[in-house]
Amino acid sequence: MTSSNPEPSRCGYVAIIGRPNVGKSTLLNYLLGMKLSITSRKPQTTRHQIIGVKTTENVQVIYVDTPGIHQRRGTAINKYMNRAATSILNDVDLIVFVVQVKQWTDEDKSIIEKLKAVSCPVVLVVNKMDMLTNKKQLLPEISKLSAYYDFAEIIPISALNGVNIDALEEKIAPLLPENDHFYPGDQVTDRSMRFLASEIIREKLIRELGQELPYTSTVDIDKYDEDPDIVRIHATIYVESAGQKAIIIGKKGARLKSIGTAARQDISKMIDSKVYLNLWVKVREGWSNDERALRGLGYSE
Ligand SMILES: Nc1nc2c(ncn2[C@@H]2O[C@H](COP(=O)(O)OP(=O)(O)OP(=O)(O)O)[C@@H](O)[C@H]2O)c(=O)[nH]1
Ligand SMILES: [Mg+2]
Repeated sequence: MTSSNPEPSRCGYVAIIGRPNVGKSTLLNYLLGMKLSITSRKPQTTRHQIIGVKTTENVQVIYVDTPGIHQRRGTAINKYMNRAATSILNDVDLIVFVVQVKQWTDEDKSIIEKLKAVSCPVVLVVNKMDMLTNKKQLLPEISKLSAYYDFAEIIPISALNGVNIDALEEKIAPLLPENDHFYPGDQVTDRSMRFLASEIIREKLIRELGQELPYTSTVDIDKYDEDPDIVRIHATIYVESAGQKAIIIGKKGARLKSIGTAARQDISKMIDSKVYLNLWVKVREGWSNDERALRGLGYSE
């Protein structure tokens, strides 16, 4: 090949995996330069695979954000989330395994066990470097992590502040296969606006409620009507008890109102249109441990 030859066209799937709360979705959003996947301080925020496509000239990376792989109670929703995260490990061209600096846990170890069965390269991303106060700890930390697996690369980053993400992208590109691009250059995701709207509502719910509400709420879009000048969305928040419903609604409906306002503003920004959002809260006992109810609420592979 002479130097005048253009770089080959590359395209491939890159799974972003790791235990809950290490910053996978924050990383995806930074890579894409937009907020596609919801994030929060609470573990187990992401529940589905989310595809984010990044095309730069001859390289198209199809990132797949995944729910945190965890070892919690085996309810149907927890199992669904682990399946959504691990089912793709053998279908991607590269795995980005995200860990949190100085926080190696049993859940990380269990992921290493799963990685032993995959054949694609694995890049280890050590996130939240901004939390490492003594930078002298970096080298021993990397040398410790490198003993756990034969990683193709180990890259320290801060997804929140965008530190060293360009270095990560430079390492990813050459590890992808030579391929034509699968998606048009301007497509960012394969998820519908309807789905993304439900995720934004769920994010506001999680953020507004902090530790008060366990993972037993979900959002279903009943209606998504697009008019030329306004998008009208009717959504239902499902919870598992009347007590949870009361918490979400708040005093004189104040909390539901503030969840609705925050969600409406974000959805409006995302779709660049005026939005009318109507939120309902309904009790549906046991939905999170009921396979059929889960499928009805959009949790299907
Ligand atoms: N200090 C710091 N915080 C970060 C960084 N990256 C992510 N976070 C925070 O870590 C928390 C979890 O981030 P998420 O992106 O939701 O984590 P996740 O791995 O997608 O979590 P799950 O979807 O629950 O598996 C959020 O509060 C983020 O703001 C970072 O580089 N530095
Ligand atoms: Mg996430």
